[in-house]
Amino acid sequence: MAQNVSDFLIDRLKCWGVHRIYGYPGDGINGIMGALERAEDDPRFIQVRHEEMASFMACAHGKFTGEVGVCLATSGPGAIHLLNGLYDAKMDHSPVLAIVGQQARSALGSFYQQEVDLVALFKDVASDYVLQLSDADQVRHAVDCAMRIAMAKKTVTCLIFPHDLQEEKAVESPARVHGTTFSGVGYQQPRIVPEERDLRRAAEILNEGKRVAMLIGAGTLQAGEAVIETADVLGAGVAKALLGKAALPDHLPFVTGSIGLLGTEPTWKMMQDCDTLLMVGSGFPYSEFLPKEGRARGVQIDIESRMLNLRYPMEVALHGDSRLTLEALLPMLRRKEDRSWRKKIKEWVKDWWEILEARAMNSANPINPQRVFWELSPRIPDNSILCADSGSTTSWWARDLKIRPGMMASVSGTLATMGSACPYAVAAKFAFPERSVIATAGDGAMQMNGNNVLITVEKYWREWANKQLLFVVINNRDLNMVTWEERILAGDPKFEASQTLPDFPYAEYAKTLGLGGVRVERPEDIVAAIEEGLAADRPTVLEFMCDPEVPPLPPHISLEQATNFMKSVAKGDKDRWRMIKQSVKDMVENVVPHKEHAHRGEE
Ligand SMILES: Cc1ncc(C[n+]2csc(CCOP(=O)(O)OP(=O)(O)O)c2C)c(N)n1
Ligand SMILES: [Mg+2]
Repeated sequence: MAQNVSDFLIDRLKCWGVHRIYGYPGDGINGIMGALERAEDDPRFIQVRHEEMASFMACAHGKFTGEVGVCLATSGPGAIHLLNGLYDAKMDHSPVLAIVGQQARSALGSFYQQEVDLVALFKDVASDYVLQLSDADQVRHAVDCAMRIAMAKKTVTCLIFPHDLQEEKAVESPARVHGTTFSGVGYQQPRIVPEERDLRRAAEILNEGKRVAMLIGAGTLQAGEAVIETADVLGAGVAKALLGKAALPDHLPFVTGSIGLLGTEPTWKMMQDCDTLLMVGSGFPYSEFLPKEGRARGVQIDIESRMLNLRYPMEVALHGDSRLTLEALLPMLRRKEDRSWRKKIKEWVKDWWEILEARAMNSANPINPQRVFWELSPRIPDNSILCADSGSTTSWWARDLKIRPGMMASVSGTLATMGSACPYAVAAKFAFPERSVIATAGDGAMQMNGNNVLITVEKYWREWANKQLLFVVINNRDLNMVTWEERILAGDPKFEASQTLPDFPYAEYAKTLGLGGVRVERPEDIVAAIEEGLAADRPTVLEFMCDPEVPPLPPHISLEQATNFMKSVAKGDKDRWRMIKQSVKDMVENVVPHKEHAHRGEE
């Protein structure tokens, strides 16, 4: 039976199905901590090293389970630390509730220690619902609103509890007087399907198209079958925005893979040559990778009305659930009898996989990071959950890892923040302890967050039924993605002071924590290390000493970019000669027959 406000808060969260809370203590939430202690592990409190990790974990919980992820932090500094993970959740539409403490109501407004205007601080990230409670009567409807809104809008909500309120007597049912409200628990997702007349207009455009390209995103993660059927009927190829990577497996011959700076060549060609674009459940931001305005007719499906008709002028923009809308559309579509467009796409895709293999097998100094991902891909256990970080590693993750049916995969897609892969991996393990989890991260991301997350892993790994948890670290002693952006986009040489990272023994460090660790310095040892990591009886860091001069080339390099690149070299980039050689090697793979290169690694 609930006793004080905090006990009631915890009880109410349980009514909403919350069984795990990621957080870090502080005297601003002592009342809530007391209630969690009394709740005897349901919900379970998971202790992190830094509040940002708690918000990343809550975000990943939301992404992988569809449930609301919950994080908890103290007033002032703890609350501030949550922000990055909360923005990650908001921008990728993951449902998250943040609960934070606040100074006592009696002290507010007195420039008190750790007194931060938390309503203002969270007003943007939790714009749909942020409330600083001032009365025990509010707790019931505050929790009900925060949970329902997070679920229904797939967004971030925030409750701020002054700490004197936390220990007040709970009010489970307010007095029946003017000025009180009586809320309830629960939310049921509606079916959102467009009007038939609009579906017919969309079908007409798609039926008239001769070369249809599909772009799918996170909104299609539950709509794989419907996407496959639609693409089949339309004779279309399908490109996947990063957050939609797990929506379709990569062995399908018409799946062109990723799009954008870390995209693939078949996607680029398909977007250039198509006459009709069908975009489903994707907010992919870079319009320059879509067809040129006017070159293709457009149809879009999205559940978020504000994402409609935003990146490309669509003739019909359908507001609806991806799966239901595609299913409603399918009977209106005519199967394209001319399959030549699809045949062409399949050829591009087949060629591209060969190019990727050849690029992966190119020698580098010492290890070509592409090869790490290429060798990892077929060895990833079935049903694994893949967590990527932000950096050049995201390009290899996007291009070289082949998703298989049953896998899940995510990354900080829209915020593109560094330091998310390792906390995501921990949340994946807690949510699905029977599944394997593979995090891939750069050395910068490890230094920023990953190394600390390993301490959390050491604290909890023994309780996970499946011990397979790999941290694949690409150690290139460089903030490589940005180094290449400086070179290619700005035409500047590498700025040593900002780009070069101090070395750190990631695998050794994992071992000192009691985890597994393997450091790989030669390409011929990559496979054995991956196998060792997968066979280990505990989570393992696989550290690959990689070459920072392997360019994460965009699928096409524009003349302007190539000119900038040459300028940066001319300006005296210290690594210029090796860099040029490596870029040329990768570019060559696009123009020569690949088979001759398949064994280049053994040269
Ligand atoms: C929190 C944050 N800070 C800075 C950036 C800008 N940024 C994007 S990628 C990157 C480099 C990442 O380096 P690393 O993790 O070593 O991966 P690499 O690119 O070397 O593979 C940086 C600094 C960012 N995205 N997020
Ligand atoms: Mg790096």
